[in-house]
Amino acid sequence: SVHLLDIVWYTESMHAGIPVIILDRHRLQKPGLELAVVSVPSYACQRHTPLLHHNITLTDALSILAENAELGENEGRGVAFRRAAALLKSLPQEVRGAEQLRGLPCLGEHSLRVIKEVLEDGVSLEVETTTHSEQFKAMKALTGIFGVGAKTADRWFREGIHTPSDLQRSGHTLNRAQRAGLQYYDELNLPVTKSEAVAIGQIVERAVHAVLPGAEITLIGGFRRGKQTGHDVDFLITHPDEGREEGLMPKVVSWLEAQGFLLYQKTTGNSYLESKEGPARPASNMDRFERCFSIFRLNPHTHSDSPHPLPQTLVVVAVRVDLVVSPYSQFAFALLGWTGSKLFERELRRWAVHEKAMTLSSHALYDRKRYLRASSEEEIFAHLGLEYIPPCDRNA
Ligand code: DCT
Ligand code: MG
Repeated sequence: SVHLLDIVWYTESMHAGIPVIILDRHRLQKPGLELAVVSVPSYACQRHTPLLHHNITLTDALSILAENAELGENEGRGVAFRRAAALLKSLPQEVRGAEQLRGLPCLGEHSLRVIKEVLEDGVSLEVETTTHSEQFKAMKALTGIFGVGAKTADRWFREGIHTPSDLQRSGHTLNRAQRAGLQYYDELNLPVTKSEAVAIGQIVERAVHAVLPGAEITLIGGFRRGKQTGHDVDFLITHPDEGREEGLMPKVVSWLEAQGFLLYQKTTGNSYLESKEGPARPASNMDRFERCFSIFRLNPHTHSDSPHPLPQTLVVVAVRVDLVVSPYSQFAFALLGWTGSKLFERELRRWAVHEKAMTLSSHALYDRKRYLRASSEEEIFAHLGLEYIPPCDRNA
C-alpha cells in the first residue's frame, strides 16, 4: 500500500551495501519515521556484523536460549537462535517494534516469539526460566571447567554434581585436562584482557623465534575481530619457506616449558596430506593442523589490566592459549577459518556448499575436484563470490 514516492533510499543507513528503506510516515500522514529494512542477505557471511551493535537486549536473550540448546546438545536449535541473533546484530538501528522485522530472513517462529516478548515486556519468560534453572546453571558451571564438554557435564549433573566443588568431592577420576581445569577454575573463568593477550603474544613470539627465526605469528580468534576480552588467546604460526614449520610445536613447547610459562599443554600433530593437487579434502570440519591447547602462566598484577580487582588469593594468572601451525600455502585458509566468529565460519561453509557447490575448510577451498589457491582472505572471498568482509565485521 506504499506509493513508490514514499520510499526514500536513506543512504546514511546504507549498511554494508545493503539498501535500507525508510518509510516516511509523514507522507503516510503518521508521525515519525519507521525503519523497514527490506533487503538483508540471509547468510551472515554476506553481511557486516560489527562488535558493537544496536540490539543487545534482544541478542542477549537469544544467546541464552542458544547456549541452553547447545548445552542440551540440540545443535539445530542452537544454530537457529544464533542465526536470529546474528541477523539482529547486523541491523543499522535499534528494533523498537516487531513490525519492523517483517520480511527479514533468519527469524524463525520461536525466535520471533522471544523477540516480541522482550520488546513488549522487557523480558522473555522462557529466558528467565532458563537462566534460573538448576540444570542450566549446573551445566554452565561444569562445562566452564576446561576439558569438560556437554556430554560429561550432563552425566555428572544426573549424578547430582552441580558445581566444581561437588565434582572435587565426588572422587571421580579426571583426565589431565580436567584436573588442570579444576585447579585453575577461577582464573580461567576470568575474561582474558587485550593487554594480557598482547603480553602472551610477546612470549609466544620469543619462543617461536628462538626455535625458528623468520616464522610469522598472528593473533587470531576474537581478538583479531576487535574484541577487548576473550575466553582464550589464539595464535596462528607459519613460515614463508614451506616445510620449515614442520615439527615446530614440540620445540616451541619445550622452550616455553623450560621458561616456566606453561601450566598445562597438550600438543596434537598435524594430519593433513598435502599432494600436488592441494591439501587433502577434510572428512569433517575438524582442523588437522599441528595444534597446542595450553594454559599459560602470567604473573598477576604485572600483565593484568582487568577492570575488576583480582582476587587476593590469585597466585598466578592462568590463561587458555591455543597455538596452531599452518603451512604457508594454507595460511590464508587457516587465518580465515580461525578468525571466526563460529557462526560466521559456519555460514561461510554453508554458503560455499549450498550457493557455490564448493567445500571450504581451514585448509583449502575446492570447486568440486579443483583446488582453488589463495594467498589472502580477500582472494578466498572472491573465489566464493562474496564481498570482502574485514575481521572487525565478522562478529556474527
Ligand atoms: N572456530 C570455529 N568453529 C568452532 C570453534 C572455533 O570455526 N567450533 C574458529 C572460529 C573462532 C576461532 O576458531 C577461535 O575459537 P574460540 O577461541 O572458541 O572463539 P573466539 O571467537 O576467539 O571467542 P573467545 O573470544 O571467547 O575466545
Ligand atoms: Mg578465542
